[in-house]
Amino acid sequence: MRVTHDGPSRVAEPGEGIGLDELALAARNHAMPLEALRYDITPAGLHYILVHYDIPYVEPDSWSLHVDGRVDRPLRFDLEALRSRPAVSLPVTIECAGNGRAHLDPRPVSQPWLTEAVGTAMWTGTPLAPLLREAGVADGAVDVVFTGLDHGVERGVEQDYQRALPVAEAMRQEALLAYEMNGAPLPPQHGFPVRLVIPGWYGMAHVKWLTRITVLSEPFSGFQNAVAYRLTREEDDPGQPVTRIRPRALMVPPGFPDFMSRTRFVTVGEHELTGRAWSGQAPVTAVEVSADGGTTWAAATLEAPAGRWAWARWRHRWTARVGRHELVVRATDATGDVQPVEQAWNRQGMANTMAQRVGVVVS
Ligand SMILES: Nc1nc2c(c(=O)[nH]1)N[C@H]1C(S)=C(S)[C@@H](COP(=O)(O)O)O[C@H]1N2
Ligand SMILES: [Mo]
Repeated sequence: MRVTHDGPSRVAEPGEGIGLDELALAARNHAMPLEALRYDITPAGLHYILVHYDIPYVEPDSWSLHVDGRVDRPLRFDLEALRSRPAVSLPVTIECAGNGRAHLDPRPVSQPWLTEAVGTAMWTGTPLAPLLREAGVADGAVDVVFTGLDHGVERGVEQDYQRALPVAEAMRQEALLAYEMNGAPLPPQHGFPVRLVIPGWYGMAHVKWLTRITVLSEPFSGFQNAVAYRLTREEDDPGQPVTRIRPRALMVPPGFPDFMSRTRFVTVGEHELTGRAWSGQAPVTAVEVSADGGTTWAAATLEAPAGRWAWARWRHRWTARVGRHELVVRATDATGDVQPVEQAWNRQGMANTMAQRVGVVVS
């Protein structure tokens, strides 16, 4: 077996192109085509996908969910039992924390996302908090660990996919154990039969193929919390954890594309530019559009989202004049966080919200 890299994450050499290892990941894990920003709820097949290892094959009859660790009463549910509990449906926008990574220079070597690793689904499931209360979370509990059925090795560390949340996040009323996506059972690639949905957080926290929930009285030190999903600049810097989704706006590229360059061709005159904006930190307060590469900006109109955790539609009228233009869009949320036009680099390419640019030829 050739282990490509144990130890720290790798950053591409200057001028180094995307490798076959990155292509292999990109071919398995697809983004949401930007034209799908038109849908309030992303059709399941257009929603982005990110799977670290293999999609597990799960027989629903033999699946069960265990709740254990620092609880008064460990619990076990089969799918029937989980589905017979009170159900809630929530529209939730989920974005991969690595979205935008392939635009960074130097490029962090990993899943090479451009800017489309996002989707908004209607998730149906049972709230997590009442189930944790039934189990009785012990005093002094700190973290809740969610374990998936998928298993692999990452930077030399063999592991089940596991992510932890602080107890207060796990107890939020919007945290769901979801068994339906857009009104149908979860597709295999999105976590069949049950996944966690924790609105507002980047994708890595929404553990798929969930089989175990473990309450800990000390901070979880597993790979996906302690090593991956950190904001770091240096190899040996533990950095800060990646948590909530920072604001981002994306545009449906106008006109029609060139097959290879994806440059857009647009006719001269009035056009409506449209897209979506979201933030898991606080509501989006502004979307701005630039038609000159980010020199001047105009405010777009924002519509109300389908729910607090779903993206909001924005619209902007643009008068296209003959020539080449670069359209840029950026969002701001109520914390004052605004998307940068230049890159804010970190070595894993996490939570990088550099604004989208769309090259347009008007004729
Ligand atoms: N068990 C498990 N859960 C997982 C993952 C995984 O590899 N295994 N990937 C995570 C990451 S990094 C993201 S971005 C989201 C993607 O969810 P989606 O494929 O349903 O869009 O799932 C998260 N949950
Ligand atoms: Mo992700």
